[in-house]
Amino acid sequence: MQPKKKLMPKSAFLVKKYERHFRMMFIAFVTVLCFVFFTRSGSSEPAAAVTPKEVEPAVSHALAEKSQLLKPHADIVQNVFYPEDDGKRENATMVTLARNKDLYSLVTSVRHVEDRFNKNYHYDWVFLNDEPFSEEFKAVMTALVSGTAKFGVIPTEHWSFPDWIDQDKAAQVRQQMKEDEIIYGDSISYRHMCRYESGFFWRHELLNDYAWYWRVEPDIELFCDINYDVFKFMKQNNKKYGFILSVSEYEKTIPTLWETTKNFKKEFPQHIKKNNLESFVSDDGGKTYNMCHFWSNFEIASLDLWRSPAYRDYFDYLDKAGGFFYERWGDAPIHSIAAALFLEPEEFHFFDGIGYYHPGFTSCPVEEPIRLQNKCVCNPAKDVTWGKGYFCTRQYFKARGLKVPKEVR
Ligand SMILES: Nc1nc2c(ncn2[C@@H]2O[C@H](COP(=O)(O)OP(=O)(O)O)[C@@H](O)[C@H]2O)c(=O)[nH]1
Ligand SMILES: *[C@@H]1O[C@H](CO)[C@@H](O)[C@H](O)[C@H]1NC(C)=O
Ligand SMILES: [Mg+2]
Repeated sequence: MQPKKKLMPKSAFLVKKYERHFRMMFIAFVTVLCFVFFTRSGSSEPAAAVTPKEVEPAVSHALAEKSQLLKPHADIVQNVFYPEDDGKRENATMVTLARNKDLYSLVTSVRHVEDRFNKNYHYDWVFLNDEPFSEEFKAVMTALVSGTAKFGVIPTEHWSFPDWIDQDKAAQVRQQMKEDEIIYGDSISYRHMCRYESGFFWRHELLNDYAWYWRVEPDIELFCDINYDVFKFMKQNNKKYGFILSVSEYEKTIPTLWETTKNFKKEFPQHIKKNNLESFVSDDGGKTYNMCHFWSNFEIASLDLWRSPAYRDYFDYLDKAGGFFYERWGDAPIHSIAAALFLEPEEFHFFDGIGYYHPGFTSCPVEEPIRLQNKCVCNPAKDVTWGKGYFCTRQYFKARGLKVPKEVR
């Protein structure tokens, strides 16, 4: 006990003597640790400080070197390049049409798009509804979106029967389509939705501020990282309409759409592009419709395409013919036929390497190196992009005179 007692005061004295040195060494050690930690993880951390229209240097550094990205075959043959990040944003927004009851099937869609793309770019997001959005809907979406979330109500005149529609005739059609078990055949709201997505979403005042949009629907998934700004990509590659999946329309929903389109072509020949992509939608030089259309639940496109006099005349012509209510015309075949007639083939873009799901179908990149580079989580066995018969990606490649990837040849 004695020796110990003797030593105690001495060590206590030593600690006391060097206390300031120990403290300073400890502080220096922690500082070095923090420095190492933050410089190593810093590139994925700065999101909180980023303002919507600017990127912090760390982010733009992480997104630079686009020329190093491996291209899927489709991007090689479509002859596109990935834009370098200059820290500037395009004049673009996400846009979603939804009901309040869609909230919890939409949260996952928004989260997918944010995680795989928008967290790096902070584009705005416009939500549109034929009724006012609930406080809950607005609070949840505002929390999820990294840009500014905007909420718009659709004016009644954009979501109602035009006065030239014969209500009895329209009701009879709905009854008949119900008996024939045509999907959404007896729905009034689905018809308003299709007419709205065709003729009005791009006229909503909240969209006046933008030149580009990306349409997002409830229940979709994105399977891969998108390593470049898709809007800058569209602009710099002179693209006007981008899609992923393309499928065949159910003929019973559009019996007279092609005849009506042919009449429009006769009356407005000045609107039809000489060098167009009509061969995507017709196999016989325009005589008949082959039912191919871009699946419009995913679209990255130019708003000016729909704002053009050609498309306004086309929509008015179709609307007067009444097929939204006397049949069940969808916005997908209408967008596709219009784009095919009013754009040049080079203005279309098939987005590969992104991986996409909307209830019904999955698109998963067929090239393994692309799936690995883009950190895709889809099962390539589920891909229907290159399916024959019902699916139309092959038709698009044929219309553009391009070779399909060797994996699916
Ligand atoms: N506000 C509103 N949105 C709708 C209505 N019906 C459909 N939508 C939206 O329109 C888009 C297409 O509808 P959806 O049910 O996904 O149709 P599907 O993909 O053809 O089966 C989705 O974004 C829906 O949220 C409606 O009555 N009101
Ligand atoms: C964005 O596009 C809209 C519609 O074309 C236009 O009115 C607006 O001036 C553009 N804004 C910018 C910043 O370019
Ligand atoms: Mg849908």
